[in-house]
Amino acid sequence: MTAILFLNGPNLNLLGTRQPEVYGHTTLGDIEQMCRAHAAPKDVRIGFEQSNHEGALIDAIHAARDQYDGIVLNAGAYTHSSVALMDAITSAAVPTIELHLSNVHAREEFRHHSYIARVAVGVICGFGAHGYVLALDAILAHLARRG
Ligand code: CA2
Repeated sequence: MTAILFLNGPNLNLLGTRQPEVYGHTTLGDIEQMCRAHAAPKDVRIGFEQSNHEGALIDAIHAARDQYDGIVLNAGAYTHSSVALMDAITSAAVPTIELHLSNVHAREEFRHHSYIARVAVGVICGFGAHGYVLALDAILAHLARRG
């Protein structure tokens, strides 16, 4: 069975509780349920994790090598700063999609650059919580194309 890890970075545990004008009212728990509901009929196993710590995210990416076929990564602000996360994705060699709730390109200049995008299969941003479902379909299509 295909297995996909959704990995969420710093502050995303606060989703639905603050800044709803930017990030919406949906909680990370709601998003996890959406992903599980979308995956169930496709016979796909889902892992869903969140950490505020860069090292924990790196450990999760390393561990994904033996447990998952693909990763959907919303690395939060680490997207724009973390060479270490980029290196972890390269070394784990698990196909990874970069995901953001907001359209980072319509926001501050510092959010326009991503270290993750260099090593990602592709990037999805700006579709709010629905982006997680889009990313699941995108990573499954990518894995199917690869065979
Ligand atoms: O749009 C996204 O998904 C981001 O990854 C969210 C990050 C931000 O640093 C990235 O540039 C884009 C921030 C996550 C903060 O999440 C919060 C949620 C609710 C309240 C406060 C922060």
